[in-house]
Amino acid sequence: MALIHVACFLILCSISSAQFRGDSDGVCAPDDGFGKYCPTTCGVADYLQKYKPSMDKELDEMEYLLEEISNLTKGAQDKVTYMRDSATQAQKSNPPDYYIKRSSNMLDDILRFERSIIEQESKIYELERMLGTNEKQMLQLKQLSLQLEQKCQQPCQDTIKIEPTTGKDCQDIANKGARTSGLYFVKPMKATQQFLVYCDIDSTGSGWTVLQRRRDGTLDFSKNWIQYKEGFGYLSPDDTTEFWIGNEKIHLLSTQSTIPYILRIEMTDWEGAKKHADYAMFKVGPEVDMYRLTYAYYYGGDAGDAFDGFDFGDPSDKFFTSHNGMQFSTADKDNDRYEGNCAKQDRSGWWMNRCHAAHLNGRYYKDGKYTEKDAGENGFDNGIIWATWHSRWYSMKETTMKMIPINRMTTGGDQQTGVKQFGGLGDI
Ligand SMILES: [Ca+2]
Repeated sequence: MALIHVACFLILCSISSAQFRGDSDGVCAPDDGFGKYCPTTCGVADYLQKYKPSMDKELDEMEYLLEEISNLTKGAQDKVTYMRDSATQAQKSNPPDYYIKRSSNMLDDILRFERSIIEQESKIYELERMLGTNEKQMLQLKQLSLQLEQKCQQPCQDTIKIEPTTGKDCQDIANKGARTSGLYFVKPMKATQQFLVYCDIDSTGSGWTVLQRRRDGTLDFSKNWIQYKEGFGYLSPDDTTEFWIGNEKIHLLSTQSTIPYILRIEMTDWEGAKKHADYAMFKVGPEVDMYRLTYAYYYGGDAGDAFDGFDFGDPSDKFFTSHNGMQFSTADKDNDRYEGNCAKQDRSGWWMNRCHAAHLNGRYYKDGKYTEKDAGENGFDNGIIWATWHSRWYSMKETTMKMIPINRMTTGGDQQTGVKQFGGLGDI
């Protein structure tokens, strides 16, 4: 199995006292990619920051001691010079009483000198002790650095397992023999570089490319145009995390092949029931066309055709809540058919009309049922909605959006019994 090393930029080898005394605080820029599997440099910086104050204090104390010793040394040198001069002078002096006086002065000086030597020795001893402590701490820190470095590398290897097969989508990968669901690199025909996707591959060799996943509400889907374009959230090898793969990737995947794709929407409600809806010839246009959603017809499923709109009570509702042919909207890019801003009021990104009967990137409501009051200041239905199954005041527990070439629907084990309805490409 191929393994990916998520970049862990450690600066630990260059630890020096300057780092402890420097003024630069650790700037933490959390990695929005796969950082959760690996301690980032932020984690290391946090640790170093914690250690810094005590190191600073010790270094300051050492500095102070060194200064004191240097003062004492200078004092002692002055004394020696003075004593030498006194001795020379004494030799030159004749009167004996003067000589005795000088001798007595010299004895006093010697005593003072000895005292200063003793004082210096005790300071030096203290300094040596501090140096010892510091060396020990540096050693401990180096060991911790090594441990951190190992920690940083090993979980990356253990956790992020990327399967070796690549292809233009997950079906291509399954066609090459892959039979394990997990993370794979794909490179659609027009893509300039490969990117990571979760492939849902079954034992019959059907390979679904997963585009969206809601599981537990841990990921906020209130994002801007760029984030919806590039994708957000985490991909996980065991399919446990929430994400939006990104509009640009969905565009590249869905428009590359002469074999059209089926889009499957799978949902689980809070009672544990699972339903799905399939759409044939699913495509998402390029960014210049605001990632417009198109499909040819509702292929089938037991969740109903909410993409075709829903009559909430007014005959025009269905027309104004259908999604086929809609451009993608986010709070900062309003491409909807409403005088207001659907994406802004619902805090999501979606193929908004005016606004929706299907809304899988909506706000996550635990336990499903919610009210206008729960929906915040706007009071609009902003949950994870599929109106042909549950009311728009019911938010789904789990959702998946995934795609597969349409020929797998007849050759694989996924053939649907639903009625095919040729609804055309829509005129809206
Ligand atoms: Ca609008």
